[in-house]
Amino acid sequence: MFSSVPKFKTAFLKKLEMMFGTSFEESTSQEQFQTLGHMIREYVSADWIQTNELYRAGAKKQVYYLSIEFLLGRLLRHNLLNLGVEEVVCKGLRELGIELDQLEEIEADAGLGNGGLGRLAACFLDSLASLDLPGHGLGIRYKHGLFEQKIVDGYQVELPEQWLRHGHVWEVRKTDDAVEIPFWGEIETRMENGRLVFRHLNAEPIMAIPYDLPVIGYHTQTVNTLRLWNAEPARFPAHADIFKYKKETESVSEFLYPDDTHDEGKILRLKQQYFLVAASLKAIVKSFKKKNKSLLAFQDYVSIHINDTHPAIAVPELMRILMDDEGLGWDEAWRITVQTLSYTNHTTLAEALERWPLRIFQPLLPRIFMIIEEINERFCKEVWKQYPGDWDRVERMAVIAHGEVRMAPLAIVGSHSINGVAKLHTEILKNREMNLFYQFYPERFNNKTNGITHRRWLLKANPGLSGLITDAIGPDWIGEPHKLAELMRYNTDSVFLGKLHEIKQRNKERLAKTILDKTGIEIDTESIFDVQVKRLHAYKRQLLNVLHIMHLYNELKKDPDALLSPRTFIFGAKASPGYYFAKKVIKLINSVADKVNKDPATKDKLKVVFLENYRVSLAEEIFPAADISEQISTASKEASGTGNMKFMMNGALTLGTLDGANVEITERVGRENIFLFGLSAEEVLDYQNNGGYHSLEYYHHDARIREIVDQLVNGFFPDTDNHFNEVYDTLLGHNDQYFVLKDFASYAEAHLEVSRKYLDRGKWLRMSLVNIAQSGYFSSDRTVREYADDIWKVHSALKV
Ligand code: T68
Repeated sequence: MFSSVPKFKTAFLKKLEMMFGTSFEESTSQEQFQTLGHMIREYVSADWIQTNELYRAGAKKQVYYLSIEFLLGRLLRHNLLNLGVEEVVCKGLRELGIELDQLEEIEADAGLGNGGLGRLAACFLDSLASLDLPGHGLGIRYKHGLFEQKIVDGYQVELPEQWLRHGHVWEVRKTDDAVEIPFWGEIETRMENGRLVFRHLNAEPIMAIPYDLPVIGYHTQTVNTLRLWNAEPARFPAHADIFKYKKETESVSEFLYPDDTHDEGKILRLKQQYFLVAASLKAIVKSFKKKNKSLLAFQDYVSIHINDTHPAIAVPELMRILMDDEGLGWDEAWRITVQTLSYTNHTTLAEALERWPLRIFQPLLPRIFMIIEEINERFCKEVWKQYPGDWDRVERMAVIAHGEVRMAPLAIVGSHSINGVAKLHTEILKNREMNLFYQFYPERFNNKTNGITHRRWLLKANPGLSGLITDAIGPDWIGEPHKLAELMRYNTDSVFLGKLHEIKQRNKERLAKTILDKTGIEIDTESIFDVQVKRLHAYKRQLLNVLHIMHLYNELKKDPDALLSPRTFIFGAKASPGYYFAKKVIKLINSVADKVNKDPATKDKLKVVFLENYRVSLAEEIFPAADISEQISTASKEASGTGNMKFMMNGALTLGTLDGANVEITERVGRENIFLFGLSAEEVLDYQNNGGYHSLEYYHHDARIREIVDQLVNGFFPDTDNHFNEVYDTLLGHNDQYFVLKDFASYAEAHLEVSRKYLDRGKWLRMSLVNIAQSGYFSSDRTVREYADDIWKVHSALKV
């Protein structure tokens, strides 16, 4: 049906009529979108079945990626591209009077994630399938993804997100694969035939129904599976309030927790975690047992990855299955569990370390809790054996301590591999945050620097640039992204650089139009597009950015020629609904935008835009249009960052600290092709441990800082009567935990350097080219290959 334009058109019209009982002329865009989606799903079904058969028959090892989040975004264009039928579809639709670009907009983003962690999972799925690796995702089918953000009077307002309103065209409900997950109840322990048997009595079951999505590899026959679990009532209890029961059950997959990096400690969250893990492990074991009777060689055929600690209950759950369901002894079960599981850490922030109070954990998951107690006891004994008398060490490493279950120790103790997500992050884990565990299990720790799928973030998001690249070096870079380095030879080619400039301008014009449509703000496409898009967090320091904008504004008011190049500052950021400070910063950005954009004295030189509801589909429009990528976290706090890689791949220059993967970006492009500033991670950690930083001194000694900090509270923003007191207090009253004032001067200097460099267009374009050429390393294909080779030990199913 996609082999030629006429065939596609015929099939499309027929399908549309069949599905909706309506003529093409009468059909809505939604119906047209659904039609195309169904056609694609049908088209891949043969490959999907074949891939599954191949995996079943091949008896090769498979990897299962357990993640509480998959931030997929839209799939239509991506699927068309990976299938290689984009052109036929685009032409066919056009002949019918439909623009693919517009049809694409119909699709709701699948926003089942908060940010980097969830998007990384989505990028990995694309790389696994594109590399023909047998790897699947397992997650939760939240009815409502991350909230929709509206900005009202400069404040964030959250609305429930409704991605399933028209159904999800890519999913297949698999009722026959449903499983029951028990919560609450008691455990009865009995001796049977000389063996301890555990029975879970009076449990309240929840049914987990899988919805499978095809994960289509790029120009290959491989179609892997992303399985998302939906929570539904198992069976209605006879005498209970059935409405209440139904509501309670369904609440398990109702909402994505809108909290990144903060531990929320809610019972529902723990339910979600066990729901995901128990359902997934049941499905994995069931599929394994179709071919194998005994689970003794499980670890040779199955690898299970724990994405952050959210699925760390996989450790005791796998133990439970191996012992209670399969009858293995502790030691055997433990060996298999550790060899099967691996774990990625995504943060060193203390507030993100998951801990569950025993009073919540024990009644909800009684058998799992018993197993964790045993794991803890055995582990503590081992530590004690190696460090006799070192109570302090045992206490700091324990899985259960101070009335809490600690998920990071659980994940570490139960996995054969623990990795950080960038070189610097892994070093910090090894030498600081997880040092005791590193001393105990040095061989388990390793680094896997993050990556992004260049297919979505370059090929799809920036067709202009990817076309130029292919014209220059041929199409091999798509399969082997490291070949982008061949672009280096165009470094002095002014014709090529001219084209690069034109493409950036076109992307900027497109974004400018979107901004005008959405906000009414007109921006100058000749200005530098300076962009910071990411979750709003104190450590990411959007505050530093906006304070610096206030400074630029002050300068411009004093001297209209103060800015060498006009600037447009673009922000996109959601704040967790309960994160008071983050919401204040959003208000501050909007207040500054209001003031700056309206002032006739500055409005031609300085513009500030806050784009509401930042999400994957909007990101795809922003990255290709950026000149400057703001990666300004307090050094040591951002584990890796992946937005930094998306900007770089699209030719934006990084203005950043030596934090996360910025360090490796610097190694690849060289210091002359990046704008660095601020404290090093070492310096930050040193100040944190030994003191010595006093933000008030910077306030008193730097007149620029004094001016902007005072403006937060002195009526400078007329509409907000001292609305920024708390921001002022974090900077001066609480000694500026994230070193905003400390790094200010160095940041302002780096910005000056940006302005100077931008004046020399040739030089700027050469820097941009180096960034694109060196970005191949940050393809998630490289990352996933490293996971596959070093951790999971999985190989392409196509190769014998
Ligand atoms: C991010 N973490 C890191 N967490 O901050 C970022 N947390 O540096 C890194 O690049 C990225 O992971 C990928 O490794 C997160 O995104 C969360 O979103 C999160 C969600 C729920 C609970 C805790």
